[in-house]
Amino acid sequence: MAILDNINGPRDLDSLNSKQLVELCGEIREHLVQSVAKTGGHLGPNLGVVETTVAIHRVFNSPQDPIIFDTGHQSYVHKLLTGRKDLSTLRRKGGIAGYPQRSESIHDVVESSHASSSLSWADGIAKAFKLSGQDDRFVIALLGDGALTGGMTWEALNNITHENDRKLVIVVNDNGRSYAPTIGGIAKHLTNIRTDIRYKRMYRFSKRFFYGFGALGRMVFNAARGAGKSVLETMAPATMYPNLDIKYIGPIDGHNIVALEHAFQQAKDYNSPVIVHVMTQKGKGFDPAMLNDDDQFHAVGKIDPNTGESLEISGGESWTNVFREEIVAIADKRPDIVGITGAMTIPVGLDAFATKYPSRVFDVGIAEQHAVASAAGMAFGGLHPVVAVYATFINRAFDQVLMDVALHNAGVTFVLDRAGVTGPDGASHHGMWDLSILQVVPNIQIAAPRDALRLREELREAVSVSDAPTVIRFPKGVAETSIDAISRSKDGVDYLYQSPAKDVLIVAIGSMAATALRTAELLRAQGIGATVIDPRWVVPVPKTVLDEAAKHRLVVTIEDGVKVGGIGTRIRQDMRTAQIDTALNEIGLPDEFLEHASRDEILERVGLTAKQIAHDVVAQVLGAKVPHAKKLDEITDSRLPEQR
Ligand SMILES: Cc1ncc(C[n+]2csc(CCOP(=O)(O)OP(=O)(O)O)c2C)c(N)n1
Repeated sequence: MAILDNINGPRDLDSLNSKQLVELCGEIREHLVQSVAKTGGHLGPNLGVVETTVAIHRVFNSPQDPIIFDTGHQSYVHKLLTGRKDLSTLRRKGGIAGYPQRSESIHDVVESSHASSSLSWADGIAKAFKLSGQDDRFVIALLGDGALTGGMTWEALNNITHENDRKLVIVVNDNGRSYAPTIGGIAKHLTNIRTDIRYKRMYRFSKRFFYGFGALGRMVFNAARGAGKSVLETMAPATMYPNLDIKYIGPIDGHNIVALEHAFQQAKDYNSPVIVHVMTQKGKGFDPAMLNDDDQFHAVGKIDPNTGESLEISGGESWTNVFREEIVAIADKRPDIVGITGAMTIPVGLDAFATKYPSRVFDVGIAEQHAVASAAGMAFGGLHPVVAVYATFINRAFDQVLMDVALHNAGVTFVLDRAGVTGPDGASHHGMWDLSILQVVPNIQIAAPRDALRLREELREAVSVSDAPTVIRFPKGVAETSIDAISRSKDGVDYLYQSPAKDVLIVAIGSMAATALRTAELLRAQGIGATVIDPRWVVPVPKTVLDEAAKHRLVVTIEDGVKVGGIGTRIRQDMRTAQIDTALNEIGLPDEFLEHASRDEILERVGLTAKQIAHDVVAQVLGAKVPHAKKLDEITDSRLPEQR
């Protein structure tokens, strides 16, 4: 790693010649593969932007010229060049974040991970620079062709092209892919530009070739040219937005460092907003990634750095996979069921459905707002759409859930994968807000399955609702096959645990059922009786939950979501309305941004473990003067069975 060893900041790149730069790019790729193979992370995207990132840092002067990554998963190379070469702690507790992180470096400006916001940021920063007289500063936005499909980029472009006097450089990293190939009209347009340039290159090459054969060669070439020309003429002009007043440079070979630097220098010289269109290959330099058709190693777990084979041990069937199977089984019987995904067909488990019924699954690009509003339209047209997104991304489309789906009584089902604490992706990727924001939507019905069996069951119940939004939310990872119920109430509440003494009612929300059961066991060891119920449908709150609350001395709700405005709070409000005055303790996530670490580490830190919950309950129950409970000073952590 001779050259990379000496790069401790962007200006260390200045003295390198073009041969050394090519060598450096090779070293960076090798380093990325070796490091990310051990930690997991976004390998494919970063292998694709090595030369682009090096060239940006050579031509521009970060942090004087801020660089915004969209999305931030393609910032590993930038991290390497800005003093963060040790990626061994990537995405681990206390280690390097998987996205730009301001606390790590002055070179990280925007903590971007929800796509398509970069151009708005760049527009805002450039406006501020201009107004405050910081005329010498450029703003650079590096965004993927996938990110370009998001509506925010179109809104930002509308503004950026309104005034043409700001130093704003938009670098489009066009690898033709989001996870899968990028879809839509803009993606087709980019393909046309790429094809156009390839045609031109082929034209120049074949002209040289045929002319080499003299007069006969010239004749053959000119005859073939007519046909080729008509193909070319049907293609789009080589500019990205022909009708917008913005300069365009490209397409540039994104693995040719000299060409890139030349293009960025030209962009710099314009002194006005400009798009530099860079063509790259996702996974470049690592065959297993380039040959992987699913996602070109967009994001990997631990892998073999030579073969790319996964080294992750799968402990059972994932929640996603259960959904993947069940939605096909439902679709087999219900021709009105359609699927919608925001550029994540495989990650959200709509791929099997798409393979079997290609015309019934719509990848809309990274466009959650459009996904939801168009779902309302599909419902109006007689379909039952199933919008499958990661829980954190439904934030983007709250208004559409409220005004387009709910207000219009549209039967649309939202399947929220990765709900709750997700772990290594950090603050932006925890699905911790959905329960709070969605429960304010009138008539919405929200289910949180506790296991694989319930996911199948509740999904079927959800798609049978034709006049309101329904939501199924479940976490990342492996699903318990079945956590059996002792009985079920008429309104669908499952009883999971009952002891003779009705001291504490534990309401388990979804995947927190296992924690709730463990808590009940720990309480039993302290002489405290608990009932554990799973409401299954958590909004609206089933009446049985309230009836049971009235029969106990304390209610504890456990949810894997932010506790401000969560399900616990909802139950507390419903209890108050029903004049039930049992004390309630809502256990959930704090309203903080939770930094990257493993899911277990985060749950431990925020106290969402059976041991911690039991400990708190013991203190509370004693406060509530339960006669048969032991005294507080006798009940310490060391007495809890887990620690004995
Ligand atoms: C609002 C939002 N929706 C979905 C995602 C999930 N997501 C992460 S990266 C990605 C694809 C990005 O494609 P592109 O911008 O082309 O970057 P590439 O990885 O191909 O370089 C998607 C859909 C996201 N980050 N933000």
